[in-house]
Amino acid sequence: MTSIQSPIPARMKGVNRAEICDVNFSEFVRGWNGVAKDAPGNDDSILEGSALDAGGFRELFESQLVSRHLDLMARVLRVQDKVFYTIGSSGHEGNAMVARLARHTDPAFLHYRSGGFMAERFRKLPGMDPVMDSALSFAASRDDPASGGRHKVWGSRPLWVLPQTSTIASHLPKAFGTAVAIEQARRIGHQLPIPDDSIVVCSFGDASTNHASAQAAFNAASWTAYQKLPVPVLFVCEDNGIGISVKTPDGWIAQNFSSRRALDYFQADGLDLADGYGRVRNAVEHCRMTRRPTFLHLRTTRIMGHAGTDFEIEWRSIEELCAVEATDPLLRSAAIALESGLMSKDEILALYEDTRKRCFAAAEAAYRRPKLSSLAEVVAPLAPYSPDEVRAEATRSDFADKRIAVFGGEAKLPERQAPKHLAIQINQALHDLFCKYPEALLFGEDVARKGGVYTVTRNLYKAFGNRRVFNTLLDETIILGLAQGFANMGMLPLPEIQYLAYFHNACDQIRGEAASLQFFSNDQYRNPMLLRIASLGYQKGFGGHFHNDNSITALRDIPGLVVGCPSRGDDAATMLRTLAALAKVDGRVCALLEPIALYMTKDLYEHGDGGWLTAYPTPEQAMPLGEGRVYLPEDGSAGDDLVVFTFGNGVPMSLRAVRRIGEKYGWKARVVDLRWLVPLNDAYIVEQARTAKRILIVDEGRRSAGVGEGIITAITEGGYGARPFRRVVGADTFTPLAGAALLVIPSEQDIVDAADSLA
Ligand SMILES: Cc1ncc(C[n+]2csc(CCOP(=O)(O)OP(=O)(O)O)c2C)c(N)n1
Ligand SMILES: [Mg+2]
Repeated sequence: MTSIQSPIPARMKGVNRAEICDVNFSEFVRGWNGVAKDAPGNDDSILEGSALDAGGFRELFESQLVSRHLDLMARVLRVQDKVFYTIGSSGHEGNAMVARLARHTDPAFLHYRSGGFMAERFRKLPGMDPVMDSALSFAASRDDPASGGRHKVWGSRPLWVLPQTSTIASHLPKAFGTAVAIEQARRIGHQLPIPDDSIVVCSFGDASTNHASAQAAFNAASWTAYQKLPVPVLFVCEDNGIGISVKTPDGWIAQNFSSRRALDYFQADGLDLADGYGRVRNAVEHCRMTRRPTFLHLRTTRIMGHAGTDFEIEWRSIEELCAVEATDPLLRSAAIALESGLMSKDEILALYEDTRKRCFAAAEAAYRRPKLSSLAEVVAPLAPYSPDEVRAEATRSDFADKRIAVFGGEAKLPERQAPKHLAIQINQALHDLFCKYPEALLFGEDVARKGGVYTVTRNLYKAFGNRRVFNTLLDETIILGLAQGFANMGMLPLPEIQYLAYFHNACDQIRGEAASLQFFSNDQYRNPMLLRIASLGYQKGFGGHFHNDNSITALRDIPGLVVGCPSRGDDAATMLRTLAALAKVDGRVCALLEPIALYMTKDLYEHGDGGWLTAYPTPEQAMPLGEGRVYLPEDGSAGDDLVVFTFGNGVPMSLRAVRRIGEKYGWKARVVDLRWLVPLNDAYIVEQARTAKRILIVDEGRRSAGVGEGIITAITEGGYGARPFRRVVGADTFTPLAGAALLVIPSEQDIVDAADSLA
């Protein structure tokens, strides 16, 4: 590209670089003294050798200007409290080329510097206004079509731009997942909501490529392509050479990405539309045609600082700043317009000022539009719940023939068999879900042929094939990214995480990403899923922290998440049906914590009593969200002398303990299995506490911020905090190996001892 000398007069070497970049543009145009060619026709190449025609250039240039003036407007109106976000796109406007060359139905997961991309994508559908839509988002108006005023995000339902959080690189795993999903749909006969040959566009900055989540996605895409499986994802690295204030080493991106054999590398100058366009087109077409993961290294620059609050003049030399500002892609676009003879100086300046007016007018209008004004409004899209529809869906059983075939005949249906333990019933319930939902997919580590570490998924692979039940690579971030991808494409993902500790390893994909999508898209996008996690302690002979992790806290405060924890097989089956229905009906992100130590448990009181085996519930049965199970005393009395609140492993343990407590003190006790841990059903807890003379809380999780704290809070806020109570809870520690593991979690004796202290 031709280098452009920065025309900054000495008087302008002040603090406000936005003003300087603004003035630079006009002065550059006025001062241009090149030779103009004869104006090209609309379909003629904009400059000799360029793949871009004049009509295309004009639109791209306009999109760049819209993006720039939205940035300039934000800087001005931010200080008047009319706009609430100033991270801009200045220097990155060339990403409009990617938008022009992709389709509006190619799902896009975008970098926050995507003003140019968005302005250009808006052209793809008639009657849409990028300026007003963006202004509403800048102003955090309730009418913002992207997020309903919840964030300044780039997002659009009709344009297939899924809004992203500002957590660097966190969107790459789900972009990869969505690309896999586009291909998987055909293999399982699922109708995609977009054309079959769609690609996924995923953009990010140069510094972001170093993030573990980004590396996970590049690796997973390469791992997949290496096996000759399609992954039509276009990774667009917008390389401005810096991340806030940290420079990316010269040449690092090219060196790191240009020679990976299963990731196809393209380079393009995003500062120069005439030069960059053909190369961007090559990358987009390559990705679409070959269905291979493609890495487009797009040269950009960053002018006006990282955000409005970043006064670069305080930490960079003026010479360096001027040099960066001289690479402003809008100067280059203006030069192209002049050189090609397409626009005169006056036309460019008029377009520049008109666009400024348009952006300011839209911003002022957006400022007067309503804001979110109540908590109820803010959280409305967070956790939609339609109990009647969920119940109807959970108990829908119109797949009788399929299940008879899958289970091998009517006589072999699981409800006709003798009572079984937890692992088998989860397995049978999964078979039923797979019959019910042809779009259901189950994946994770070792889940296919092996059937999981605990055989919970055994034979699913045989029954439903490797397209619906498959092993992933060993990366929980990617497992959860895949889940989001399948969900984005309308499938029902059932990802499995092998152990709870390894959920913590990848938690942000649920905490920051999946669970936030309905909120930040104002419920326009949903990524329903049913996540299964082998969890909790008490395993015999298989010890150590990482296989016995009992921290539930990390799941408890994820807004919108639903978490169930069954203690027995029939509950697991009916809970799975409700979770799947919550996903299908309300788009919810759901998790089932499966207590590993109960998977194979058959007995309750004595060896061989079979007291923890249960009959398989027929498909018309489902467990309502929030409903617990009460175990009354054997004489059928209300059990008010002592009420034990618990879940998971605590249930059979408490049942054994209350027997001993009854023998000792004559107390009639009832045990309440809460079953649903998130959200806790406060009203239900209070109702159980109301008649209790004494209360015990048996919580196998950790003391701090665990479920037990939630139960106590519910009881106290419900007005029964004065009832004598004790909490039996895990210690705030990691779990040691061997027998010592049992020292850190509640035991039957601990429960009896706690009752002693209540006596
Ligand atoms: C996980 C995470 N860590 C840190 C940040 C704070 N942060 C925001 S942008 C940024 C730099 C990103 O640089 P780059 O990827 O090059 O994008 P650019 O802003 O230059 O376009 C950082 C550190 C973040 N948003 N997310
Ligand atoms: Mg950067």
